[in-house]
Formats: sequence, C-alpha cells, structure tokens
Amino acid sequence: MSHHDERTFVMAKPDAVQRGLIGEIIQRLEERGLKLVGAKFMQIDEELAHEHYGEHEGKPFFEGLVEFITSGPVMAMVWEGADATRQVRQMMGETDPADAQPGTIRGDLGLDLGHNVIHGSDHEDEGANEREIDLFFDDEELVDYERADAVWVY
Ligand code: RTP
Ligand code: MG
Repeated sequence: MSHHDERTFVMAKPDAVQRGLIGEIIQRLEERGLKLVGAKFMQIDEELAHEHYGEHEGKPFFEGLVEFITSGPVMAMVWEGADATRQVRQMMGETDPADAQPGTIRGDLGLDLGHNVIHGSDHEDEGANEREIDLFFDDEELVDYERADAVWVY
C-alpha cells in the first residue's frame, strides 16, 4: 500500500445480489483501477445492521433500512487506492438513484431510494471507512498484494 493509498468499505446491497449485479459493481471498481483487498459474501444480522447504520438510528426510515439490509445476502468488500473513499462515492452517485447522474452506479443501476444497490463509506465522515472495515473484517481477512498494472492503478 503506497503512502497516499487508503482503504474504503463497499457493499453490494441485497437488491444488487437479488438482481445479479455483484459482478457489474465489482467490474466498475476494478476497471477504474481500484484494488480489491477483501471480500465476504454474507448475511447481515440485526445487531450488525444497527451498528453499521447507527448514525441513522431514530430517523423515520431507520427500521425500513435495517429490514432491507438484513433481507438477504450482501457482498461486503474493501477496496484500496488513492483517495479511494471519495472516488467510490463519486462512482456511486447520489443516494437517490433519481438524482444520480447517468454513468454512476446508482444512476445506471439503482431503482429508488430504498433500493440503490451499493453502499460506500461516507468520505465526509472522518474515519468512517476504517470504522466500517473494522466492523465487517478481521485484519487477516484483508490481503496485501500488487496488481500487475500497479503503475497505472488508481
Ligand atoms: P449508504 O450509507 O447506504 O451508502 O447511502 P448514503 O450514504 O448515500 O445515504 P445515507 O444518508 O447514509 O442513507 C443510508 C440509506 O438509507 C436510505 N435512506 N432513506 N427515506 C429516506 O429519506 C432515506 N434516506 C436515506 C437509503 O437507502 C440510503 O442508502
Ligand atoms: Mg451513508
């Protein structure tokens, strides 16, 4: 990991899994030159959902959000690259797919606010990436390696 690289937490949400979009999401991040360093296909339980979305506890959409994120398996991932958290958020697009630009993951693949196919750590919330990585992954589940195209990788 070179000095300007960072790691960020990304998840293909249950709607992406159900709709067969895991590969598409991974492909976009991979082609952009970000490096996959961890991945886990898993089911989120109630407790993990509450921890992960703790910032939204008490909001009117919270219970629905927990119900959705625990409704089926997700693909939890860690991606690495320069400014990775912000890069992924840019590639994701706005939270509501109706507002997301064409060319973004949500703009191209998302259906509605509750079914927006991807989660990425908030780049405006300092340390959110590391908190979320720790919540979902043990250190030994993250892999250090060089991509063959390392010179051009983002
Ligand atoms: P995420 O955390 O899932 O990556 O999405 P985000 O940062 O773009 O949006 P955030 O504000 O963190 O909201 C988390 C998820 O809650 C749902 N939501 N519903 N009904 C509503 O007003 C509302 N607002 C947010 C969305 O599914 C959003 O992804
Ligand atoms: Mg968020």
